Amino acid sequence: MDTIVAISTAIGSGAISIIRLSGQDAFDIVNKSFRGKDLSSLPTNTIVYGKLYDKDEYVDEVLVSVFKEHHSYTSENVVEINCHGSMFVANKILEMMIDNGARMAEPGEFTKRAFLNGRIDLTRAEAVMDVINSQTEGSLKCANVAMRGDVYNLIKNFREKLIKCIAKIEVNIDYPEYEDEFVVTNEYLKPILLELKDELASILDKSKMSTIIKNGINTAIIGSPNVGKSSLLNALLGEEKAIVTNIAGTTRDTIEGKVNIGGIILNLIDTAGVRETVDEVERIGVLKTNKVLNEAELIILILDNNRLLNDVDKELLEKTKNKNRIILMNKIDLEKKNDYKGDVLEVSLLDENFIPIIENKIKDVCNISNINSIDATYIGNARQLSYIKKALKSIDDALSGINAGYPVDLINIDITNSWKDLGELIGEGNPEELINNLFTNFCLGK
Ligand SMILES: Nc1nc2c(ncn2[C@@H]2O[C@H](COP(=O)(O)OP(=O)(O)OP(=O)(O)O)[C@@H](O)[C@H]2O)c(=O)[nH]1
Ligand SMILES: [Mg+2]
Repeated sequence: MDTIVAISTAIGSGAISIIRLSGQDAFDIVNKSFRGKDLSSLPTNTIVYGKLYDKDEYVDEVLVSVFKEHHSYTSENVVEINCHGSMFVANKILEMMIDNGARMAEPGEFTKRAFLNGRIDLTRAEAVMDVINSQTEGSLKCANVAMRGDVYNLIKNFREKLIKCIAKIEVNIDYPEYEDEFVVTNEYLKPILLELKDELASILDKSKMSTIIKNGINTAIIGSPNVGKSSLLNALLGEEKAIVTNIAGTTRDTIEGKVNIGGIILNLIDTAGVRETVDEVERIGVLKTNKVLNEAELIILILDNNRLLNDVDKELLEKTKNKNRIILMNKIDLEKKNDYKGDVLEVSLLDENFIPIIENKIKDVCNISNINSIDATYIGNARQLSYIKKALKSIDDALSGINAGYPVDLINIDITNSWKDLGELIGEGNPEELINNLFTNFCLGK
């Protein structure tokens, strides 16, 4: 494979920048510009000091790390050039390496090579991306557990159980003349498959938590105009992100912000107050509110303590009654005029003492218990989950077949499908399109 190069550190100035190369010719390519020891002669996992020259022009003094095949991130020869942290210097070195024969890496190509060279499976490759993107302790923990290979092992063990069934059945099919061979029957398979089904179902169930840990909870703040939606957004964020005025209809478009509550990210969306409206701009805002409402995983509906429920309040209460919601009765510093009898949390958003109380309510409603005490071996992403679901469906099909009295070799087709689905989850089978798609979501240089 050709040798790839990329700047692996973030764009911008810092103390150092790292330019990383991977491939057969990595040492020779850097050697052409490096004055110091011959990199190919060094033992693996070594750092050396030297100077980089662009032909005869001095460029920078650098520390160069050398990793040889099988001892590197990609399993190929890898060189990492630590230069001074100016983007100009880093770009210059990048160009020199391309002149010397390297090719610019695509996003995620280093990790893709680690995967293609068999050093990591797909779940671990995805975990690398998750570590980079993690925003909370919990999401980092899940990503690290996956990177350690726990998700891979979970799936691998599961597949081993399936393959044992498949092997026994195939022996029966392929060698019917061996009469003393154990004959697999539907009665024999049923309890095994039921157990596997339970296991997969429990993995799916646990993964709901991981999606929350990783992606956070999409939370919509809704209510009539002027009830204090933007005040709540600002208070939770701890900054004046949305404009707050006493003019109804202040927020015209949705405003978003993220806040970490008890280790879980809330993706907050402040919406335009809902009212029957003639103003075109506001009407679009209100339409958006309806969309946000449908997609939200948590709804914070705000009512105004200082006035009676209006039609919009009633409509919103009705629309959200089966959703995960919190109702805030805001402005309790003003005279009580609202006679709504349902379950509400009474607050005044002008008083910051209410914020921790609201946060605790959110933790309660969303079951954000102690994140650290949970088992972090979760299936972390939509792609992986889709294969778990497929595998579960195949096991279900196998069980229906058993109940309908189908012959064992037909049941075997479903069991084999389940085994194949889980293989794709960890990247065995390796369909090229999927792999290419997946790695382009990575950042450059990783
Ligand atoms: N007295 C009192 N006023 C409040 C309270 N919370 C918010 N307000 C005021 O109510 C007004 C409206 O607040 P916003 O946060 O802009 O309300 P909103 O729901 O975002 O309004 P729109 O964006 O217009 O739909 C502002 O003048 C706030 O200062 C409260 O608890 N008590
Ligand atoms: Mg507002």
